[in-house]
Amino acid sequence: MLTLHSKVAGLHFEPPLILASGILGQTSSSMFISLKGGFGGIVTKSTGLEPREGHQNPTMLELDTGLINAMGLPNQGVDIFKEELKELFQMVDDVPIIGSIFASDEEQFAQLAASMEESGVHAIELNLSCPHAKGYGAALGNDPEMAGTIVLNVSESVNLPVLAKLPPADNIAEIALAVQGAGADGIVAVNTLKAMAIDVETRKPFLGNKVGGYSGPGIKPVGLRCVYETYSEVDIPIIGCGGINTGRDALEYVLAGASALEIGSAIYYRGKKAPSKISNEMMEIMAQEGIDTLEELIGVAHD
Ligand code: RRO
Repeated sequence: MLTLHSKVAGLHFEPPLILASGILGQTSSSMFISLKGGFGGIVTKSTGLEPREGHQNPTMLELDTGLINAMGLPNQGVDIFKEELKELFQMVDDVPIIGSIFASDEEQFAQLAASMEESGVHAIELNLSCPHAKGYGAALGNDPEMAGTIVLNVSESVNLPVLAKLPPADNIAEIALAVQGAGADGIVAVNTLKAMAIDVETRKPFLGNKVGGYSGPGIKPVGLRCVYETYSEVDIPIIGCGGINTGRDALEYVLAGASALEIGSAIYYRGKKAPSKISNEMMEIMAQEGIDTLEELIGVAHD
């Protein structure tokens, strides 16, 4: 019988479609609503140690082939965010909730991860990949040595699976190998691509921060390349992310080597039931192809 589930870093996802960080992951009610739409897991909005306002408006723009954002890591700080998580855990107890964190060095990352662990999250996702926040995200994750140092420090400070969310770098496989060596339990590939838009009438960059992160259908080929190259090098599981809008997109990522998928912009394009729609489309294609489990397809494009 056809079933749509997957195990990643000891966590069971059914379906293996996970709300990507940054989309509806900031409050208990928005996370609860996302689960009702059919997600099998959630990654929270990235949280830091202290509250942070984020970048100036405009922070988001729709393009022909995707979205560009420069939110700038706005968040309430981990102490207040833990209250949101407490409320969420009163409403759900059977779905993996992954806490995303960002910090500027390995010590802060370790401190933050330990604080997040107290909230009851089931795993930690390290934001090593936000493309437009000076001193954070990709500024750290593009360097294999720094990425490894952060993973090592976090792994030693928590008893939870640690997932490293990587930037869509040319050398992503090298970064992935470094974080695997440092003890990462899984890789999330990829975050948004550093990009910009210019308004012709005002003759100025559109976003308040000038540069932002490009997501949505246009980045799928880049995300796929990153998963494919990473799968060739590492043994730990990979969660694919980037422009997954349909069940066919999701299966492409699985064939490239992903064991589960994170979904963000599809909520914008297909509504809050996007994960249910994508699951159904995946199962329809799998049924046509005579495939019973996702496992049969993981990495098959490499054979
Ligand atoms: O908050 C953001 O602007 C943001 C983050 Br933390 C990230 O990881 N990726 C992104 O595109 N935007």
